[in-house]
Amino acid sequence: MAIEQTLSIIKPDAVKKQIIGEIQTRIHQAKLDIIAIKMVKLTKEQAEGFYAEHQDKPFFANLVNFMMSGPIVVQVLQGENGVERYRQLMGPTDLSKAAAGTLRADFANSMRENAVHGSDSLASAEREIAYFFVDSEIFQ
Ligand code: IDP
Repeated sequence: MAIEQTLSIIKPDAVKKQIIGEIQTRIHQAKLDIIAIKMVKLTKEQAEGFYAEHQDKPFFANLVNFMMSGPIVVQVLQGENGVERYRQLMGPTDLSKAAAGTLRADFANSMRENAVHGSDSLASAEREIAYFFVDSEIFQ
């Protein structure tokens, strides 16, 4: 299987709960390496740009406000079949459908405040990684 990189975000709700370390432990246990990391507080423009594909959705304004409500941790993960395996570790968007042991089942507050983000395809991963990191900040 191919070694892939994916973008992971620990969202403001999870950073406020001080569970960055717990989430990273789960990532390591899933055999995904953290190869780039930074803590940032998004501006409105950055949050809108990151979620541009959702700009016509009814939840867009609240999503943007949530994503800029506090610092987030953005990280690049790397591992075999990394995009899909990190999505599995996160669980689905709707936490009521998430299996126990997934990050969202264990840590999400709601459909919006769902603790983590992960790229949904290789193409998204490439775009999202470049949104936050330059090559020299990524350590393979
Ligand atoms: P994903 O994060 O599981 O890939 P997306 O559909 O890309 O899900 O949605 C992006 C983010 O927007 C979600 O993680 C969640 O924070 C928020 N979101 C998605 N759908 C809803 C909704 O129906 N109500 C409120 N927030 C939502």
